[in-house]
Amino acid sequence: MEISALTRSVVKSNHAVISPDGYINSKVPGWTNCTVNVIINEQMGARLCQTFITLHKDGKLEGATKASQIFFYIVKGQCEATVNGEEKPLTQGQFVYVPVNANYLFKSPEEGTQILTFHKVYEKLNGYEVPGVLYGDAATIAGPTYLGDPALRLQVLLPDNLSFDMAVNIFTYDPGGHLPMVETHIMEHGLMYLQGQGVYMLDHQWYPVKKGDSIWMAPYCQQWFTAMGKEPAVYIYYKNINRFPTVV
Ligand code: UGY
Ligand code: MN
Repeated sequence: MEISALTRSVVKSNHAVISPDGYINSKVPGWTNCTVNVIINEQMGARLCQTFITLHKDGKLEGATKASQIFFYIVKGQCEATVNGEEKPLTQGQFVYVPVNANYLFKSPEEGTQILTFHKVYEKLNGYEVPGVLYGDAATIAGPTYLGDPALRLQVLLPDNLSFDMAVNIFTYDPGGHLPMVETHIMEHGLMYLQGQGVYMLDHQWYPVKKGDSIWMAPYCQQWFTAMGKEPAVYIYYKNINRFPTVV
């Protein structure tokens, strides 16, 4: 028997690695016949929320956004989504961005459908429209090489304009591919591994990570990753953007 006092998860003041072995489910009003894990949240000092939902048959996610926008991504399976009356079937790799002050309903899932969400309080910018509902499919989004390295590919899922204050990207690393530098930046990240494995350096500590793991990186948490193994490592990640500098 495995000793149950071991885990790869850590929670520190400026980063966390959360592996599924420590999940304890939460109830979210309006989200029924599903298991919900709140992986990243302001309780840990973050300014985003990241949840992971597994829907059972007849599962439903029903709600209305207020101050926070929500990005929903189908990790596995399929369901029907309706956002502000706009209905679409969603399957693995597809997503919908739900802006503030909108209604949403996800229903008729295949048993075991997995959905990842990123939530952020929306900061409006004077002179720019609040974004509308946006459906998309990662399979149709180009993945150009990152900073000229063919071992790294970056897909940008949301439009690159100043109406948006968050980005969601998918980063693919071939085995042996690695970030070209240790990143040190004001933007915060939440991420989840969709495939593969590797080693993440967070604030000069080293963590083995793999499919299903999530990471939170606070602003200025130093970060570097290298992919290992026989298949590419892929993670989807959140980043707050377009609302700097500060008033100082
Ligand atoms: O967009 C980013 O900051 C990205 N390169 N960071 C990361 O993957 N840790
Ligand atoms: Mn980064």
